Amino acid sequence: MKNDKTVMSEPKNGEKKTFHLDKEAFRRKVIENVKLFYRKTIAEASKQQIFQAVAFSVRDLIIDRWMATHKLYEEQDVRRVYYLSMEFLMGRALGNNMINLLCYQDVAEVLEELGFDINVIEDQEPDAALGNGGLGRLAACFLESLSTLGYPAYGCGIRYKYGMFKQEIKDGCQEEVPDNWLANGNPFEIKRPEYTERVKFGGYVRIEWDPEKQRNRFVQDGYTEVLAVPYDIPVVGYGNNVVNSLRIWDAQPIQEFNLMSFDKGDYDKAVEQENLAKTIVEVLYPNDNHYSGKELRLKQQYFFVSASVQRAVKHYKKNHSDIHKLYEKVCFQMNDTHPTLTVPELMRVLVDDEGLGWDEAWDITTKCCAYTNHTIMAEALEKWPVDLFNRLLPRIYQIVEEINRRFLIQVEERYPNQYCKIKNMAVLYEGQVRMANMAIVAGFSVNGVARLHTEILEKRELKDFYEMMPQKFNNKTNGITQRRFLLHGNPLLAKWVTEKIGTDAWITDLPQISKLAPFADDAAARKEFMEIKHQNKIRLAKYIKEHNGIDVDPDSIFDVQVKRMHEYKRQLLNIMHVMYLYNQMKADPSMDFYPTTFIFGGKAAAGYKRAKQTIQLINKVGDVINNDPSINGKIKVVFIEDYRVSNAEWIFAASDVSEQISTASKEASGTGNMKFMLNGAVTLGTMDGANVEIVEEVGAENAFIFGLSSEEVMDYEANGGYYPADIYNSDPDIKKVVDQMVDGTYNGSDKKMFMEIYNSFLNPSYGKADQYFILKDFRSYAQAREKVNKAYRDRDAWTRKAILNTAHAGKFTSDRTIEEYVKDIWHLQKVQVSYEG
Ligand code: 26Q
Repeated sequence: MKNDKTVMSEPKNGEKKTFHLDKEAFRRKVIENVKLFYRKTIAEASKQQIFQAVAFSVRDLIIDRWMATHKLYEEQDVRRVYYLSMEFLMGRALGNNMINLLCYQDVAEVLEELGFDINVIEDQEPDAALGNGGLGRLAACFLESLSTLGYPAYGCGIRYKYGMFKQEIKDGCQEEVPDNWLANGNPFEIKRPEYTERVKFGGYVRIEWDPEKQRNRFVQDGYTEVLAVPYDIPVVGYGNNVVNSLRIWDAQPIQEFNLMSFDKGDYDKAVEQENLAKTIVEVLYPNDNHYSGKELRLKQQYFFVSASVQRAVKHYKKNHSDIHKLYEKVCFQMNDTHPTLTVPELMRVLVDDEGLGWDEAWDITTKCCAYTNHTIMAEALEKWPVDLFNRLLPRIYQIVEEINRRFLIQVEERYPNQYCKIKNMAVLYEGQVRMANMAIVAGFSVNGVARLHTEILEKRELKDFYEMMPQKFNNKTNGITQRRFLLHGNPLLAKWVTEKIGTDAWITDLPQISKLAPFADDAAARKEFMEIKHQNKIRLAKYIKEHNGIDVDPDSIFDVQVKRMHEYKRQLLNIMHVMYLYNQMKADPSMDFYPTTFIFGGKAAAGYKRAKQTIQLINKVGDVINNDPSINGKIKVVFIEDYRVSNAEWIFAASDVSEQISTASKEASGTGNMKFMLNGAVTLGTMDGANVEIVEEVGAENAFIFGLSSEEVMDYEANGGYYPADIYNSDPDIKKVVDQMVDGTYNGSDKKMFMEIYNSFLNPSYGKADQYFILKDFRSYAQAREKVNKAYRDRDAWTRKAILNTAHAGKFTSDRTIEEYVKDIWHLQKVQVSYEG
């Protein structure tokens, strides 16, 4: 690449240079590690071995800061937030750890001297893909911001043996390959067996008299038990010596039972416990925005919640004698409903283990727990059948019943004889445990993740709760970390930003990037910006050539939709518009059209048929169009295999157009939209989620907005939908595209290939016709895309828009989001860690 030399001779990305790495000592350490671990010299070692040696050397730089941070936390007896999440989509650690330790450039130079390209070494690290998509990546961005801002925080999650599956595309179809991310070990994790906890499942609850306390006590018997063994992963703050921990729990069987015992009961129990320990952390459920009521999932939830809560209470008790004040030092933030068992588990610990009365325990619990809602999709709402719940967690179920009983008394008091209030707000209803309702009833804070989303929660989805307890509700618009998605992912642009605005302060204070705005009107600056975008497009084109074997032209528009595959995100609308364009071009080969590469990427949940069909459709359309010489390569369609955090960084950097085209009201926030914006891509989107705020920041003239509003969509829905057949019958272009699903254009002789997609538009017996308003929004989308295509031809005007997108991305840093959580919900104090390295 053109810039390799400059990269080596000066700070790669304008990083802050205050910390001095002893390069010679570091070099010796890498050599020593290669020798110790592998009995090899540098020349003999594989790239993977070099990666391991470098990662362990970087871990050495982290460890003292990590200890210093926690020593300070103990000394200052700080208040902590426990961010409880089933998912942490961390991606790779090495690059970002080096950046945040301010030694990226120095390490790059050491590696260069040893004969290695730092990018190649970074490429050896597998992504830590312990998450599906938005919710998991948000948790990762939040942890990074918490450390960078100096707030005491723990991430609490599960150490899945297999993370998000790897996606392979075979003959256009997705295949799932297990993600054995720990195959080479994880150089950054530390096992902490001394903090092991025990978690109990099943059995029954017995009541016994406690003569000492003169009260009844609840005892769980006949249970199956597993050990929860924590592993800690450091989360390094940017240039501030703060290192927080992500604590992920592994499950181990309890070895107490004698396997050789002749007591069959003991033997069976031992086998059962062994199996439970093996299965519980085996794999991440690959569902995004979709609930599936699998027993193992509920086990996973209780497993990590119980371990985390027990640990937090023990830690508190080490330094404090009055359990009633737990809420002064501890806050549990529940990342969606998945960790809602935090509520009854904390009640159990306080009532059963600590001996408190219900009211005291409830007072503490409701001051400790807060809940974030990430979705309004009905199919994502967690509801567990009472019998399953009760069988698996008998004591917890009793507590849930009592929470529900007491809450319904309040509802009845406030709304006498209004049964609909009970119907909407009860925690237990029609044989189900409704997790969101439990989180809202017990949480002292309930927040949505973008302004529009929170409004919809308040006015529609959670209307009754909002009316009854408005003080709990608040909005926290999502954000992303610029350290990963600009400084690391787009070093050329990062360096340019620093040069232009004369400061690297944006790295920790993103709103300062607004100083770029004047450069949008500076012809020389625009030229530089365009050149950087071009370099990034070359980098991505090379990646696509290597991974897909497709040639794409870096001079074409890179129009990109990367995110999980989901009907509401409407990848189908996108590809149907490409089909339409292709028809236009075939009819009129001289059609005025700026060459465009349509790039897709994203995984479909393994059991989500329609999403998988959409992947196949994209690939089949690509096969036809990419190989049609008559259109002169003016349209290309690429599906990037295995979209994940590490390749996402490159994709955002290379994008011109950011497709954010969800059916209005369905996308709670979106965070990819923010990553594109920061990298100077222009949004083509609906007024949904955080797009609304993006347009507000950048100005409507610097985005392309189309489609039904959320109000319109919700009004149609309230009236049972609309009639797509009317559009199909009156718009021949649309009719042709729909018909092409089944006429052999893309499906060859396989009539069934896209039959279901075809039927989804026209045959109401296939569920609600066009539930996601694809045909309804089609014309409006086509117009917006035409505007984009025209606008791109004026390269100066386009680049102006692109620069202004970067310049106005300041609001969307997760640092801002975290400061808001701290001020309104967590009330943490900043620390300053000094460390003489
Ligand atoms: C639930 C029960 C059983 C199995 C799986 C699940 C499950 C798993 C993951 C339900 C939902 C999810 C993920 C939801 C998610 O990622 N939501 C996204 O959160 C982002 C961060 O707030 C938002 O930006 C997105 O708009 C939202 O879709």
